[in-house]
Amino acid sequence: MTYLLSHHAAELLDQGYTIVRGAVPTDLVSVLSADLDPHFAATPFCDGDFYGRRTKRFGSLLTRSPHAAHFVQHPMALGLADHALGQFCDRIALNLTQGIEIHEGALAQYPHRDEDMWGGPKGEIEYLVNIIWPMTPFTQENGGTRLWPGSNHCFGAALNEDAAVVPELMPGDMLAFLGSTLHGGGGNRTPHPRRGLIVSYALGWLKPYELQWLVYPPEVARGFAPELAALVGYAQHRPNLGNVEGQDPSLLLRDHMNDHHAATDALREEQAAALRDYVAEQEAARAGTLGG
Ligand SMILES: O=C(O)CCC(=O)C(=O)O
Ligand SMILES: [Fe+2]
Repeated sequence: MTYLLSHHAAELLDQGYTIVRGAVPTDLVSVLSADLDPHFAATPFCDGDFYGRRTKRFGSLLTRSPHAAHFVQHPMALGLADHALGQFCDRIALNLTQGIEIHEGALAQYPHRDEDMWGGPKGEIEYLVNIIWPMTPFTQENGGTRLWPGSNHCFGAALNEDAAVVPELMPGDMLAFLGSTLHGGGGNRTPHPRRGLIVSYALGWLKPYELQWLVYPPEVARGFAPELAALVGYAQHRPNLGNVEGQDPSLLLRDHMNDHHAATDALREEQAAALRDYVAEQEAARAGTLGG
């Protein structure tokens, strides 16, 4: 692990978030943002107090801009997600991509932990890493993301609104935080929308927030680089989870697929070894019976 990655990974696990300044060139943020202009213009305000009635959101960023893949596959983002989640899963998976614009008059979003969308135990494992890529400056006044430092270690404490920090961010910066970190979008008291891209990565065995296989069906994912297709879910999670006809689902991205297949185990090494021993024992016993 590079020094930079290990520094940010340690900070992420310690205080629940980390900021990487100048992680991408601002030109790249500008071209992505320009591609998203018509989508923000066409998207109505959200309906609901969590999503925010003065907030616009849309997903499937990988089909809305050819530049989105650069952000989704950013080595620092993937490195941080692997570091926080790798010990709890065989592979990480893309959980969502979302453009978010918080407009004038928006109230602060309800402080929440993104991992609460999944019903498993909390405080024992990490479920998710969120990356926010600002496309405008993020400030205290315009709806910059609010974060509660250390809240990833401290569940059940009463909410102290004053303990929130709002890091000032510029386009090109990257904000990473854990699914266990208490956070929320801020209220916007300026006339200008605050625009950002959220990309989140989750344990590969979870149901994703945004149904990646439906927003990127095989005819779309066929155009992705193989690593990107695997990240959006065209890969099995050992043992044998997320298959098609007992095969790796990347089969669907090939030109031709047979109607019938031999379902084929996809096991972790230690599982394969335990199975080999079990089978060998039974075969030895059978040979003994036949021999006697
Ligand atoms: O837009 C933001 O700053 C955060 C949004 C957020 O946390 C969410 O929608 O879950
Ligand atoms: Fe959130």
